[in-house]
Amino acid sequence: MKKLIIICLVTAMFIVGNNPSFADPVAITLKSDASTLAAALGPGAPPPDVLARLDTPDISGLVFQPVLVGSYGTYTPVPPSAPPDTAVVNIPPGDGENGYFMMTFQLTDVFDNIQLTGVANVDDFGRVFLNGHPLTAPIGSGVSESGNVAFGTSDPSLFQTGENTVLISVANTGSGPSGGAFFVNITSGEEGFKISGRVTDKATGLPLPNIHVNCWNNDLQVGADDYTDANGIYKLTNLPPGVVDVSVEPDSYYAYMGISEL
Ligand SMILES: [Ca+2]
Repeated sequence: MKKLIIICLVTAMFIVGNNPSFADPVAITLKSDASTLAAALGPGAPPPDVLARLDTPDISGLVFQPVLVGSYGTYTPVPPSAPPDTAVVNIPPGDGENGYFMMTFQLTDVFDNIQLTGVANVDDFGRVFLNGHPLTAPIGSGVSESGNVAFGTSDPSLFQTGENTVLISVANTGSGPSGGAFFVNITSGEEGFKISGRVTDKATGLPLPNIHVNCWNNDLQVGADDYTDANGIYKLTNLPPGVVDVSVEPDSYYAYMGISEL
């Protein structure tokens, strides 16, 4: 008979509610204002190689400095749904530059159920990236001068512990003025506690995907369940603190059951 064993990834795996780093809610607002950084790739309509670069998060060799706050001739509007004090900003030394706007935010090691949403305008066209991953269509069909283009992701693999970067490119394809106005909200909806672990084949040590894992708090009559991913990892969230039983199915396998109390 095939046998399973759960190997804890965290020592306090089944002591639900014992780790204060769990379940920290995240609510971060970023917006175009004096705290935004910007770097220039040159003035005027960008040549093809610069235009192609602005479709990527390639900021090698660029020096970022605080933006200039003000319209500098652009008609780029602040998105109507933007938070207060969102401003129209420009890349120094002012009107007409191509380049990137950059905003950063910090995450602890817990960001389950995380969501990023935002709206952007840039004069004339641009693209939004999160940690190097594009969140909008390429330049020309993505962010525009006044399209109030919304973007977002709830893919946790696009986020990382520590510093995260939102990069917005601006291609001043029509020459004349340039500029941008944008905002980003990052939230984590997790309110309960979580446990996670890996299910592996006891004989071979290989991870076992698609194994049903149950967690149950008998006192409160609540629980959660999950199926292991390709790496045998399961994650159970939104748990109340207390005593939990964890089991795996199918029960024809040997199932390790972890029980902890607060
Ligand atoms: Ca322009």
